[in-house]
Amino acid sequence: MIERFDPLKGERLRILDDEGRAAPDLDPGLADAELRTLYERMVRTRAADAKALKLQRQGRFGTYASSLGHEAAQVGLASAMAREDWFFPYFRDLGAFLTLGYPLADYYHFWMGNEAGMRTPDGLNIFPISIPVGSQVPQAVGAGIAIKHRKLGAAVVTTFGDGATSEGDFHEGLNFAGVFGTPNVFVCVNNQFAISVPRSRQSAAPTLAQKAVAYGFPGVQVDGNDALAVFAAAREALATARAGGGPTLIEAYTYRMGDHTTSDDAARYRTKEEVQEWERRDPLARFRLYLGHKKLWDEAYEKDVQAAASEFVEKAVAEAEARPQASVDDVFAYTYSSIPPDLERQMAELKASLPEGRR
Ligand SMILES: Cc1ncc(C[n+]2csc(CCOP(=O)(O)OP(=O)(O)O)c2C)c(N)n1
Ligand SMILES: [Mg+2]
Repeated sequence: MIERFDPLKGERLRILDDEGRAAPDLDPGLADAELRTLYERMVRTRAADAKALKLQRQGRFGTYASSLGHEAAQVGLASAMAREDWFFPYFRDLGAFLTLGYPLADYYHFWMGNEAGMRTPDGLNIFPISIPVGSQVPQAVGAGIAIKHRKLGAAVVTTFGDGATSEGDFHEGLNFAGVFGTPNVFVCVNNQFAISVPRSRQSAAPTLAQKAVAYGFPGVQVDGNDALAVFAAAREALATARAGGGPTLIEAYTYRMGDHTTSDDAARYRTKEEVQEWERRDPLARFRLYLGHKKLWDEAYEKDVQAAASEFVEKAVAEAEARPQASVDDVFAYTYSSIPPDLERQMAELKASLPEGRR
């Protein structure tokens, strides 16, 4: 299906139209229960994201990067992944983390400022979030090379933004992947901004998906607000990767509905009209219409789903806040086998500046 949509011709894969009607020849054919699961994951993601923003405003969270508007891209992608696949995430991936089974309490704990929250539980093939833009791309390709060499038959997914496509790491990673035919699925979440830099100033290429052409493998642009389209493209790219067919680049075309992070004010560089235009393309609303046509949605169901999401989120907040704060020693512990004298001095200085109980 991917090859039917040529990014060089400006073609974009879309399955659900504005009214939530699925194109019959493209519908991935998920069972009713699976469709509801997709929706419930998106609702949970939105609830967990909204709570994170509130906690930040109350001083109970550090800086936070909202996923609002990215639910279909994140959940659609992760729902297509298998347990044995690997994930190299970026900093705006809440829905993918939750879908893959990462505990929300851990995710919150990380954004509360404690890196212990990014120690992935056993059994989940998830690498820590990359804060340096694009640095996860060559790492994911390295994992792809290892998987290919060891014939493990798994795929490696990495996510990144439109801004990351201007980084050397992106080009080096994709070039290597093309040359060595690695089992990578690259997912560029094009949300139209890199902080305040608009997509038009990021690249003169009409699409980001077409960058794959230069590296010798397929690229496809999908409607990133269409959970079915993202799911279908990811499922196909993952199957190709696992079967030894090489990498794919997926561009999920979407919009960052919130500020870049809680330290940003997007109203300074974009118009209300533009944001309102994208509100009309809300990924949850479109999926709700789709479920409605299939008689899988009504008010009572919505109430139950919202209540379950809210309970899930509140439980995670309580759990995360009950955890011990990071120890000062941890800030210094993991770089050198024995701490050099200047760091020793800095540690003593920091501890002396803290109240008794925090040393
Ligand atoms: C190497 C590097 N340069 C700059 C930054 C500062 N920075 C953090 S996020 C960001 C923009 C990223 O934009 P994009 O890749 O489109 O992802 P988005 O935040 O839109 O999801 C920048 C420049 C960084 N973290 N790492
Ligand atoms: Mg971006």
